Amino acid sequence: MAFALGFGVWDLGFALYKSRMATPDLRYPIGEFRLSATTTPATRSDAIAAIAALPEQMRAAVSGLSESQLDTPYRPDGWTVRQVVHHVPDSHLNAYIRLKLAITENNPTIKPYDQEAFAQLPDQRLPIDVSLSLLDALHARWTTVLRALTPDQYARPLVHPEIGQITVDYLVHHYAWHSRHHVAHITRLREREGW
Ligand code: NI
Repeated sequence: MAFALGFGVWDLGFALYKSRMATPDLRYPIGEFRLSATTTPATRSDAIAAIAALPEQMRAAVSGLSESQLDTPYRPDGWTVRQVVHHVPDSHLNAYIRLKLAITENNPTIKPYDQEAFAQLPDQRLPIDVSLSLLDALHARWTTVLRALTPDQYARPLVHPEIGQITVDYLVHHYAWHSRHHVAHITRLREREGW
């Protein structure tokens, strides 16, 4: 009986897994962010490499898109490609300042922002080259600080009012995920549309 029940639960889990595979969640093309229980020098250097690669990867992801393609939502009811490109430096400017606060202050509380409201501001309709250039400059400075972090600095605490107590390690791994996440919104749209 216990065996039959166990098998039934496994079967249901597999059915859910299959249905999720059949209808991928377009919001999370690489899955949602989870900080691994064990972060290591290898996961940190992989994360910093992902952040360093983002400006070039974003440029490649949007290469050759027309104005009307840039103004296409990456999913129904989602941001347009242009809004995604402008959102990433909005987010990463905050990330850069959060990192600097965490390594220069004692357990600072950082400031969340309303990303949906930011995405409606007039600068979100600028040509994407403006944000691609901003990413080049920002990531050059950000990765300079990231690459010099010491093991002690990865453990430095900060408070995100919506998440709670986190560390620099969380920031580094989160923004690596965030870089890949938004590039995938655009590359998956291009795959689906055959662009
Ligand atoms: Ni984002």
